[in-house]
Formats: sequence, structure tokens, C-alpha cells
Amino acid sequence: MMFEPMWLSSRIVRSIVGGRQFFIEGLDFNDPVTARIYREILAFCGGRLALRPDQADLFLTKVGGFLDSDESYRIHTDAGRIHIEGNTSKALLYGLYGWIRRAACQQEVDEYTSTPWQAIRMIDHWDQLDGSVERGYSGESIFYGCPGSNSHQDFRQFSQRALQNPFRGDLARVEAYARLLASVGINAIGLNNVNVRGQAKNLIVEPLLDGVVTLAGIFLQFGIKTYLSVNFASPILVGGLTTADPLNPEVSAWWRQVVDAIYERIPKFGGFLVKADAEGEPGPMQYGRTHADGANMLARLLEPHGGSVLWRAFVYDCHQDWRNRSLDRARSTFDNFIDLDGHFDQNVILQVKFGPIDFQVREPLNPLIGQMRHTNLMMEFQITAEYLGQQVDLNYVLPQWLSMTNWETGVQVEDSRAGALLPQLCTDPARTGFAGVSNVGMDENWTGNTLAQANLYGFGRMSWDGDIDAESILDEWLTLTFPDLQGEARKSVNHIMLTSNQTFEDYSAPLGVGFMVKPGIHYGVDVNGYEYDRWGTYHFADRNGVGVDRTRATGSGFTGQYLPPLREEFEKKETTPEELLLFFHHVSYDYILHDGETLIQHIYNTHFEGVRKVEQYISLWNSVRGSIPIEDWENVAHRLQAQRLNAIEWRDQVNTYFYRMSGLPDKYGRLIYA
Ligand code: GCV
Repeated sequence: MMFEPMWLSSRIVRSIVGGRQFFIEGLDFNDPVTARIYREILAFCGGRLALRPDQADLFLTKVGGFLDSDESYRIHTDAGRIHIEGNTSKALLYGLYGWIRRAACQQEVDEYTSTPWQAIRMIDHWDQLDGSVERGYSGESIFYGCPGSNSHQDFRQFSQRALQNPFRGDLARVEAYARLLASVGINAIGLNNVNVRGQAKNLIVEPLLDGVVTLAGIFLQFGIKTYLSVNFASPILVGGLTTADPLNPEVSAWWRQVVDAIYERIPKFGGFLVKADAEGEPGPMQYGRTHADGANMLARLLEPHGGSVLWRAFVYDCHQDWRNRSLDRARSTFDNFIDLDGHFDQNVILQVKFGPIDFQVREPLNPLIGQMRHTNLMMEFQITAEYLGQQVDLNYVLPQWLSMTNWETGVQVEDSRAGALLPQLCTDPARTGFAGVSNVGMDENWTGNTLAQANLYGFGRMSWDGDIDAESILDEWLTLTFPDLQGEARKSVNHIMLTSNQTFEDYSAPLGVGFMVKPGIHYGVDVNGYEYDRWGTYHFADRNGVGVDRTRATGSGFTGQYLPPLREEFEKKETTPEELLLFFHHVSYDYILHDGETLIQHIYNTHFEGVRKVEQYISLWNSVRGSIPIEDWENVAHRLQAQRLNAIEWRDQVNTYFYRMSGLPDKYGRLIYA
């Protein structure tokens, strides 16, 4: 199957690199990244090799350690000749792609030095061995499934669909993917779903390990370390033991031989990603042990090889009784992990979702970030748009993610933004970073909605550059992806994308209350879909008001998990940022917001406005026909029609629901289905 080049079209790359003479110095030929650099220059970029420095117009030079990190690079121009320098081959690969990007985007290359602010910049795949992708909206897995097939639905019958050889074997696509990821600085990848089902539990042993070795080999050439998700009960499920108790010597002995055998085949293997004691997955708590006991047992086996354990902090009670108002899912991550601070080994990393619930369109920062002081953390983002329109509805999500990474935590350090804290409050700065759940699949354009490519691009860019903003990222992506898009047409696409996250929020759940989606699939409106369910995601609407009281004074006390001044700000309605009002408070419908409108009127206004904006997007998109390759234009045009219907359904159900609850009419007299 064919695939689009996304932001790395050979047309652009060759227009910048083609015909240039490279002189490469100081690299070690036994290193896979070095070999890859030569192939990239000659085969992918269309450059040539100069035999002598005086013939060259571009120099790639490994230098002796004067840059900030082994991934930093420097670009400078001297008498019209470009110099790219770095301490390692990997840094030079980043420098090469950094230079191509900067040249294509007409950014300065005379003197430019770049160092990533996050050490680990990881993509997590929720791909499964039968070819399906949990929460995937872009076709089947690029790693697993039958060659040529792209139609698997996730019916969760994995054992019945075990394949002889689950690996898809489309290595050209994997290579292109690795290149795309490296070009935006990604240096780690998780190859399989954190819910380790069916045959996936056997990826850690032969014969399936063989396929992992092949994939890891490709990623390694691009400086990307491979990780595998493991089932905590593997000693039972794979090893035939009777227990997976982390403190049982037979259990750790079993894991030891698994780990040693993996490193024999993949010496640069990154380690294990573990979802334990969460949403039905097995874990150490089943044996009366702690998360630290479980994580450290694995960490000690990986440590001699330089590997890490990425332990997910997404742990909560998913059998909550909705009648029990003393429980609050938002508290879970903090309550489960804060007392374990300082108890995790140095090669354990807690992977924490950015918000306390689950990738909703509006959440506050997870309070664990900034309060775990002696534990390595990674912030987790969801590039795949599970709750954000599933790559049907348009959602350029960088404004939201950056509001999380730049969130001021109030911690007394020089740079107290959430993202900056990770390497400051930890036991090993090299073991902190960002992880994003992949949004790619076998669709020709990789991401279902072509414009969703920008989120993958943006995740890489924001993981590397701590000072970049959503507009600059979009600007780069548009230049690289649609080089012919200019003038008014470009302004229109820019406007649509930059406002799309807010628009989605406008027509979906209001002011941070979240989860008014259809249960299970999580696309489309169902105001009470989760209200009387076990998942702990409630809005508590009644005839007086809506929202979750999480105050210390009268609610769940979640506000107390924050440091001052946030714990005080969130405690009172008046000082809570308005976009999070219903996350923290149960608010009456006639409460007056900052703009003078009542809460109920705000709900009506934003929902009418959300649909209006989508309709405006449709007419703007019609106006750019001809400025964008027709298949991409049609891809988005179809989805905008579906988004319009979705937005209308959200508007009408939400407005009707709250009208019936409150009995308060829209002051502008618009149509609400009473
Ligand atoms: C991989 C949410 C999603 C699940 C996902 C889970 C997680 O609950 O709906 O599909 O499981 O998050 O992050 O582990």
C-alpha cells in the first residue's frame, strides 16, 4: 500500500539538499546511526559525498563534547558553507533534519544551537497483534496484521484471531515512519498496547521476539530505542508459574532470563512499559505488594543492561459505585502514588497522564506533577484523538498540550512550568520526558484525517523545544506539508486549525466537566452515558446546577492535592480559571460568569457557537479547494460534513438536557428542543 510522505516530501528535501556535497568527519562506521546518515544523504536526500573538504558545501562533524547534550546540535554558516555539529551520530542526524526543516521554513541557519528540553521523547503504540489498534482511527496497525489488510475491527477476540506470523512485514513503511519520527526528535517507541492481550504477551520471548528484533533494528538506525509493553502476569501466562508475585524469587528468576535473552538479541533495548493494577490488568497489588515492589523488581533486572521500567500511573477504581459521593476518580493518581515518592529505583519512570482523569478536552494539570520530588516522571499525552473527535472532527491539539506543559505549578525552582519540572524533580534527569499515544495506522495518509498529521508532528516538536508555541509549530507543518498553500488560502487553513481545539470544546462537554460521550466508543454525545456507571466520571447535573464539587470545604478535597497558590485558587469559584469551573465546582445555572452571562446562557452560547464555527470551517475549506492536493482536500471535506452533524447533535442534546434540567430559556430565543 502507498503512503503519504507527511512533512518530509522528497520534493522539499531534495530541493534543499539535492546535489550538495557533504563532507562527514569523526563518525564511527560500526554505528547503525552513522550508516543511516550516509544512506539518508545519498539515497533519501539526493546529496553527494565530497572526497575533500574544499569540495564540500556542507559539513557534518562529530565534535568533542562542547555541546549541552549528546543530542544537541549546532548549525552555522561560514562563507556560504553550512556546518552541522554534534557530539554523537544521533545529534548529527537531528542536525541534518533540523537544518532541512529550518531551510525549508526559511528560519535562520547562520548560527543556531538546539538542545532538547525533554530527555525521553516517546511514541506509545496501542497496536495489537491481530492488526487492530486500541483507540486507533487510521486503519490497522503498521506493525502487525495481515499483509495488505486494512479492515480489522477490534472485537476483542484476540485468542481466536491468533495469526501464524503476526508481523505485517511492511518494512518500507516502518522505515519511513522511523525517519519521520527522528526528523522531529522522537527517540523512543513502545511497540504494543499497554493492555497486553492475546498473543502480545509472547512478544518478549521467541519466536515472536524475532519480529521485535527486526523492528527495533530499523528504529535504532534512527536513534530510536524500542520498548515493549508487558503483562505483569507473564510469569504465569507465558512462563507457566503459579504466581507473578514480584517478591517471589522464582518470579524474578523467570523475568531475569527473559530480560537477559532480550538484551542478547537487542543490546540497545529500552525496557518495559507496564500498565498494572489498572482497568482490570494484573499487578503487584493482587499479591499485597506495592507499585514500587512491582516496578523495582523489573527495574533491577533491566538495570545492568541500561534499561528502564516505564510504570503507568493511570490507576483508579473502575468499579466505583456512583451512589458513593465520597469517591473521586480525580484523586486517584495522587492517592495511589504520592506515598511511594522516593521508593522507586533510579531506572523506574512513572508515566503520568497530563490531567487527573483521562485526556479530556479540558482538565487541570495532574497534581502529581510537581509533587513527586524523588521519582522520575514522564507526562503522557494522547495523540490519537479518542475523546477529541477521533480524527473525524478536526482538532489541532497543540494549544491544549502546550497549556499543560507550560502550566505554572508554583514549585520553587527557576523554571516551574510542568514540562520543565520533570528533569528538575527526579532521581535521573535522563529518565524523564514526554510520551504520546500514536495516531498512525495503515491509512494512506497515516492519520485518518490528513490534518491530524500536525498533531504527530507537533508532539515531536513540543517534546524537543520547550519554548515553541502552537502557532509556530502549525506554521512549520503547513510549510512542509502543503508547500503550495499560500496567501488567503493558507490563512484560512491556519485559522481553521488553530481554533479547532476550542471549537471542539465549545460544542462538547462544558467548562471542564468532561465525559458526556457515548460509553465505550467515546465518539458522539451522550450526556448521561457515564452518569450512573462504574467509571467514576460524573457531571452531577441536577435542577439547580452542574459540576463536580472537588473543594476541601464541601467536596472531595481534590483541590488539596495542589500546592499553593493553586490549592486556594481552585477552592473558590471566583478564582478558579473559568474554563475549569465545572471540573472543580457544582455551580448553579444562574451563576454569573466573568463576561456577565449566566452559566446556563454560557452553555447555550458556546454550543450554538461551536456549530456556527464548524459551518464556517466548511465554507472556508470550500474556498481552499485547488490550493491543497485534491485527495487531501476531499479527505477533510468529508470529515467536516460528519463533524457538522456531530456538532449539531452535541449542541441539541446538551442544550435540551440543560434546558429541561434548569427550565431556563435561551435569552436569545434560539431553537432548543424542549
Ligand atoms: C489502553 C482509556 C482508554 C483505554 C486505554 C486506557 C489507558 O481508558 O479508553 O482504551 O487503554 O485509557 O490509558 O490505559
